[in-house]
Amino acid sequence: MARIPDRQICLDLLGRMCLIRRFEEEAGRQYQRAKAGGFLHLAIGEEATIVGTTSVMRDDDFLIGTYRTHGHALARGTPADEVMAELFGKETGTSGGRGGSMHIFDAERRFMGGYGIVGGNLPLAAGLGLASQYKGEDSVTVCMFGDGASNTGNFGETMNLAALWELPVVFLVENNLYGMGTAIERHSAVTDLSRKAEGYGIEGERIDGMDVLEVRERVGAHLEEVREKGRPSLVEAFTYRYRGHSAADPEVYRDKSEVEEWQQKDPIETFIKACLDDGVLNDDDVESARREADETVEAAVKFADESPEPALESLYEELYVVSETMGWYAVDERSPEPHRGELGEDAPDVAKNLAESGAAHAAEEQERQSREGVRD
Ligand SMILES: Cc1ncc(C[n+]2csc(CCOP(=O)(O)OP(=O)(O)O)c2C)c(N)n1
Ligand SMILES: [Mg+2]
Repeated sequence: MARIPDRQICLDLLGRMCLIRRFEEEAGRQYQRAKAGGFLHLAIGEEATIVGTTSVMRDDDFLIGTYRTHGHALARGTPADEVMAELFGKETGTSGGRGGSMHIFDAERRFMGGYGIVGGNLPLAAGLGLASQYKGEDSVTVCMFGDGASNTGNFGETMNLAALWELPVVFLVENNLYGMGTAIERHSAVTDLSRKAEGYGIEGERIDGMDVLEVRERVGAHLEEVREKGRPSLVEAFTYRYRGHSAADPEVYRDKSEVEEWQQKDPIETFIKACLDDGVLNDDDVESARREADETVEAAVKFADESPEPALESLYEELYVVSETMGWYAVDERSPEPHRGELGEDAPDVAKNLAESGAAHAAEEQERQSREGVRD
């Protein structure tokens, strides 16, 4: 672990990581209660990568992420009330309730979303970098994406262009070892993802994404270098998600023992231990960080619950529509087919069955955890 920073910084890092953890646990619960709709991807276990990174960004830097970004917005300072309200599909949410979990957005804090297309945020990050370069500003864009996304065409095309045009972007792979249920050894020919930088003539570095101080130190160095030299770089943060890919993932692709092994390296617990051992924080500090996170999340649920639904007549406002078609499509992540979803009763049986078995699995899991007294 890198050198422990001063007390105020430690309190800040701990507070943000605790908030994300509590928020995500509660988001999972609210999803099971059908208060939060659509899809839900939790980043429990990945808090150090998120918070370490945002803690060294400037206010005028840009952050762009994927569909697993409740924590990224929270770490950037978006109020928990607004993130929770977005999950609930409420008017007071970050995207007016139109986006849901995968499309959190906060332009004021330069958190530029929130995208459901794997690898889709990479070219947008290059665009943000190009805008900064064009305007002569020295803000840097941090683009966070998964190990799976590093195999997409978007990755190669964006990295090439960013390197060629010397765009100020730190590309940060959150390598949690899986793309949905596919382990990295089965989806990527090169498993040391930092080496993918070599093909584009830029610097790549692998870091411990479970260690908030290492992330802070190394991403901080990359930000400084990119800001100064105006060339992109690639950071691979080695991390792990403790929950399934999305809320209804039966996790048949990994052993419980693997999850337990990574839980031994819990980013919050290891940071707390380091701070207590050092003496920079004490037990009261830790207790109050946890209590504050509990209170903030409790208030966020209340806020989201009591917020109004968007007005029905505003349904088609602020949408980008390429045709006259007034309908919507849903894609079930557990089956490859796109489902026409204008009316519930039109949904194919297969989608319905999958959704129902997914919900049943989630409920069983919750029951198991409360039976076994797991504090999630
Ligand atoms: C272009 C595209 N292909 C497939 C999907 C379906 N999909 C959603 S998440 C995901 C896995 C991506 O894994 P990774 O990039 O490692 O991110 P993680 O979920 O682990 O954070 C896939 C294949 C998608 N959303 N977009
Ligand atoms: Mg992944």
